[in-house]
Amino acid sequence: MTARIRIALSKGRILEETLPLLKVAGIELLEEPSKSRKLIFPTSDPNVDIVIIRATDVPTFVEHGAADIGVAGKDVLMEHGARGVYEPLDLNISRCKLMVAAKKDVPEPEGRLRVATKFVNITKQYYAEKGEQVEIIKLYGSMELAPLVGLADKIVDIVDTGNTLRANGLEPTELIATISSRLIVNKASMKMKHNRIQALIDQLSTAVENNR
Ligand code: PRT
Ligand code: MG
Repeated sequence: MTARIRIALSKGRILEETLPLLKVAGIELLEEPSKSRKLIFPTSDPNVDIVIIRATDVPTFVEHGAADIGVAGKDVLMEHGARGVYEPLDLNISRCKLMVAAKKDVPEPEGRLRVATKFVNITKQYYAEKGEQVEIIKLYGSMELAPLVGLADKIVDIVDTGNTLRANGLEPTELIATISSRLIVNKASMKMKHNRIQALIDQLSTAVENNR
């Protein structure tokens, strides 16, 4: 009996960069997801489907076995904790950096630093390791705005080209982590559907090597 496999992806850059890798593994979408309101998509492999969800929900789906496999940024995995999933492969896609940034040419504030971010757990851990007491302000987007309007002294955010920071008079000050997207696998699926999943990991790993 062939195991059924469900793969969780997020729309945007992860979907765009994962599809070519899956194609090498013989898995292709049958319809264009951006032209559809569907959330579950069949593929060219009758035993594989793809769910397209929010990037931050991917570890949750895979941890609970609602998807067998997923692709998520290391930033999302670090923030989520993701202790309940295997992370067998670095797909080397959607690369970026997780950085601290601040207004250009502004001295360190006196007293407790205020840091705005959507990465609350990562930021807590980062400053705890430095032994610095900071006030963390949780935001859901547009972190770059916070220092400009006096909401925070610094931000922790994803930086790729640095254009977004520059356009807002900010500059990166510290690197927290270099980020790429990872293949994650539900632990029970890895046992129960081992042959199918291991074959997929091997094919994807070859596709990643050919991309380098
Ligand atoms: O957008 P949504 O709220 O649905 O979710 P998301 O932002 O988590 O998803 P998405 O698709 O934007 O990002 C998915 C993953 O791609 C992230 O988890 C990262 O691992 C990775 N990635 C790679 C990036 C970027 N590059 C990136 N540039 N994620 C976000 N950005 C944003 C960043 O937040 C900032 O606003 O782009 C801006 C910075 O880009 P530069 O080029 O101006 O520096
Ligand atoms: Mg985004």
